[in-house]
Amino acid sequence: MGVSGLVGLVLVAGLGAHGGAAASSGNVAAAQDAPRVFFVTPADGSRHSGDDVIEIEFGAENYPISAIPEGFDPETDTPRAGMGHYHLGYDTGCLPVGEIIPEGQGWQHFGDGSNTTMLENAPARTYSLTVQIGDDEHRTQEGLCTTISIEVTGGGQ
Ligand SMILES: [Cu+2]
Repeated sequence: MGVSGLVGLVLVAGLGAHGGAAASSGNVAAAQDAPRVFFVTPADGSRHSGDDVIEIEFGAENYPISAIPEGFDPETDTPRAGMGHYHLGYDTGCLPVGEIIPEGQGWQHFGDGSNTTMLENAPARTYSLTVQIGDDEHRTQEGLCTTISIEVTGGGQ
């Protein structure tokens, strides 16, 4: 009698703890934990004079940005999981997940872990700017790409 009473008490305590955890907003936490990458500046759809220096800054949430380790050799070394660096694509759009981001072809790598650059003397037209995260071997990652569009006007000439 004493033993079964004790088991019952433990079970109730266990259920109580589990119920408490479920009652907290698990879905909201999951959404907040989703990794994402974005432009801090410029704003999507913004207009700029061709005379201006256009500052570009990237940001990421729930995904660590890290410089490629010194001496990393994609032939022999394994890229670190769950971290990467920024890439800026001019008029490229997002590459499919799992592809290696090329050198050139409109892509600029930020393998030193930096998150800013500038656009100067840009000819007047509309630009599509893409920020996409790639790992140590520049391989694109799920859900980590954003494209915006900005317009550069003729400036003061
Ligand atoms: Cu890269």
